[in-house]
Amino acid sequence: MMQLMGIVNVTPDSFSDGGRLGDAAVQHGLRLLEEGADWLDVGGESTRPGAVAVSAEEEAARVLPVIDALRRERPDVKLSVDTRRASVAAAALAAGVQMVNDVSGGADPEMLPLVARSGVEIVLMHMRGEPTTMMSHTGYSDVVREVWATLRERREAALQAGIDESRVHLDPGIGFAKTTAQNLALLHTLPEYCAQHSVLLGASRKAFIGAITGQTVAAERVEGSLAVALWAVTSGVRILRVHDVGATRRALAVWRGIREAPWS
Ligand code: HH2
Repeated sequence: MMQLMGIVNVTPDSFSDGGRLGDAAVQHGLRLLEEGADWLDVGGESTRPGAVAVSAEEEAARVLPVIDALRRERPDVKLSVDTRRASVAAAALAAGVQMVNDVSGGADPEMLPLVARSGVEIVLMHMRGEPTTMMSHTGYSDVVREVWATLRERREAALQAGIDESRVHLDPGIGFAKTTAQNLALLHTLPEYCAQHSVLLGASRKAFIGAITGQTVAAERVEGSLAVALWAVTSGVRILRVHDVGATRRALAVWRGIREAPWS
């Protein structure tokens, strides 16, 4: 069954109570675990289109206390750190995370060797440019082929660095340097690629959903996110990264009830 990864963003724009950012993030993570998250993905850098960069020190200072507290509260929790920086990943690994979620696909030259030494899992995501500039890099002649060709190269680099293939997950990077039509093409063709690779998908509340439904407020895009979740599980996605863990769990329970119903 597809695993759910709950999103724990430790960024000032994700929680309104400023000074108590870390506490709010921990409470949020614990709630997502109660709702049935298999993983928690803790991130301290916003990668939304146009987001402003933070320093490595600031990023580490945001995520480490949250990772420590979640591990203390729930020693058996499976944690992922959402970072493009090997220095942040190294600190998070020392604090006990079992996965590095790298939206740059291992661009930091230290990242793949670090993950190889640590023996943890890695998500290699496809993107182009930087979060600030990525939406000016949407020119592809065949988006599906190009994205997966790049991901295969990154996977090869990970294996060359000594990461075991069973620990590598590939992610087409929905919304990262892609138009709505390109995101839909990548989703449409997922079954073919899920048959070949372990795929992680993040589409929760993203802008392409709003482009279809007309919803400008991200937090309101729950139904559209659930539609993607059902498409993802049918396609064979291994791990789905979501904000709305409880709602996604319930939708998947109905899907599974139908799929596994005895008949005739
Ligand atoms: N999307 C976001 C962040 N990290 N990681 C993976 N592997 N795949 C994704 O699609 C992905 C990701 C952006 O989403 P969100 O959490 O809504 O925003 P933020 O940039 O604040 O983390």
